[in-house]
Amino acid sequence: MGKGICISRMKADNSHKKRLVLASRNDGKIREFRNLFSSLPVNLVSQPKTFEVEETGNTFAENARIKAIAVAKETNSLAIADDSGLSVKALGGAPGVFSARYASNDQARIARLLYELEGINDRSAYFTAAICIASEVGQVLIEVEGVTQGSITLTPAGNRGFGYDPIFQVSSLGITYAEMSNKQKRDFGHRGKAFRLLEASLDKLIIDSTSTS
Ligand code: ITT
Repeated sequence: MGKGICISRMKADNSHKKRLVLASRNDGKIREFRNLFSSLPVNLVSQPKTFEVEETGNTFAENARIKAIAVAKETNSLAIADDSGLSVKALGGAPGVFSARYASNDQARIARLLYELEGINDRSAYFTAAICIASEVGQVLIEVEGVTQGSITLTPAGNRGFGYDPIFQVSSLGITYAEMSNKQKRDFGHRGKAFRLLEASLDKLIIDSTSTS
């Protein structure tokens, strides 16, 4: 089949799909969302690269809401945001909502966390993903939260994924996120769990919006 035909078909397909702007500038998250949405009738598009939202909330849910509303209003589109992070029991829940601000890059964040936990036996931790979908005018439509229990390893293991993946070992599987296949992270990960909670509401939202448009 000629290239031109393929591209025009892809365009036609996207025109039937609901446009959803992904309010994230984290490439790792963006890859996971593309994978999660791959079978849905949704045209997932990136937010404007230069648009920055200050995360002033005290909880994952508040920050997800702040990001989804800001990007929805900025783009006049349905928008989805994810605020996520790692809460470590021995550190009183830190880094928590400050997971992104814990250090300047993934490697430094991992190094700091391993340093803070040196000599500590109880390394239990959990990952949270709060996901929010906001309407074109910034009304909150769907909010969900997924949690995965695990522990912080002594040293990094695995080379897949992003962020804290190499040091977060999932209790039920005994391997780190960075050692998992995409499917395993989707099935056992905090983001996949949150996504499954919103799927039914999202289906309804898409059906309602296409029947009224
Ligand atoms: P956006 O707000 O633009 O989406 P961000 O990186 O600032 O990107 P958050 O505020 O939600 O995202 O911060 C979450 C932090 O936790 C960040 O450092 C991520 O890399 C990390 N993180 C989130 N989900 C993760 C996952 O599935 N695996 C490993 N690290 C993750």
